[in-house]
Amino acid sequence: MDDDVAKTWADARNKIDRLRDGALVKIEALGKSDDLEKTRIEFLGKKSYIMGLIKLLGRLSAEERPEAGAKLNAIRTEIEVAIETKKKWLQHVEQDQILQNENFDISLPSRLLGKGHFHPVAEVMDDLIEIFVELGFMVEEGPEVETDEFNFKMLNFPDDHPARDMQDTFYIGNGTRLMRTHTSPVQIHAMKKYQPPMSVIAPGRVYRCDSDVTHSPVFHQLEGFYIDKNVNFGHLKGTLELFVRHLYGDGVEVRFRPSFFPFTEPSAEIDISCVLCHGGGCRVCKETGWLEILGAGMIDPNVLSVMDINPEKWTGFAFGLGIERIAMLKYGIDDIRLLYENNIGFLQQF
Ligand code: FA5
Repeated sequence: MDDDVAKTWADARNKIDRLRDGALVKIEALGKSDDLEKTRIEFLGKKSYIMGLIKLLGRLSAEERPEAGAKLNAIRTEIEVAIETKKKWLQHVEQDQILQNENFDISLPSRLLGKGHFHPVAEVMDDLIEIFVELGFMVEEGPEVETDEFNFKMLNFPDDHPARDMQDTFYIGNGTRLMRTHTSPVQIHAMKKYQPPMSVIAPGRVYRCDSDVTHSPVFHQLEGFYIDKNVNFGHLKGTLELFVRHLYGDGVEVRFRPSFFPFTEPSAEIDISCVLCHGGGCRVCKETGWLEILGAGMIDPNVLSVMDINPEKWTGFAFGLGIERIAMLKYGIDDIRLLYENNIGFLQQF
């Protein structure tokens, strides 16, 4: 053993207990994991005083080496354990701080998820179907793409009827097919399928070249018809009045106006007093105080004959109402176009 090594160890013996105490106090006072790593390097890193002494062990005398080895190992273990314990503690504290900074309050009620609901047009359609099904009508559907034969010809429309005009009807391709302009062709489909007596409703989408505050190019109708023995205009009037009262209550007035449809005779248009202005006049009722909601009449004997139903034996009434008009009056909507703009703020009101 050289003298320098003996001197260094003699010097260290007096120092290392204090060094260990200093290290333990420093570790205890640390507040961050980063600083802990720096402290480990300072006391136990390759270039640290303690590791320098451990490297010298091999050069100590055989008498001194065991005591020095045991001492240095004990100090190294003490500092390592202190660092490990502190490390776990700091990880705990730092996780707590992250949670606190996140402002995570588990007692807060969760955010309410918005519930959807039916569109007002679908809502009114369902209400009407329910009313008529309760009255004993069955539901039939027909195609939206029709032929001239079903949409016009078999419904007794003359060849030169203005509804056949390109301005009213959306024709498809070379003009042999068209988008149905009303739900009345379902009368023909049903008469082909069933024998009287029959009471049928046909809800569905229809198409016309039409657009303003009360007219839309795509809208919905509900067709209804009843064929039986001795059906008369009184049955039609009673049925329609009943459904208007059901929908709007007793405060609404119903008016039958003589009209014309090629497939009914006599024909009528039915207006109700405008529920928006209560008859005073507004832009929806075009200042008249009344709004037309449906067309109706007794099924023309010509239509029954074409369908091989004997008009001497069977008679029937039919009506076709506009669903959007009914929805506008029910919910106080003053422009039909609002129903199709998909504005969430508007739709959430219903
Ligand atoms: C018809 O469509 C006949 N098929 C109704 C009918 C059926 C009469 C059975 C007799 C027997 P009209 O064109 O009047 O009739 O339309 C019926 C209803 O649809 C109108 O009263 C109105 O409420 C609604 N309507 C008509 N055009 C539009 C449109 N462009 N936009 C929204 N609603 C409309």
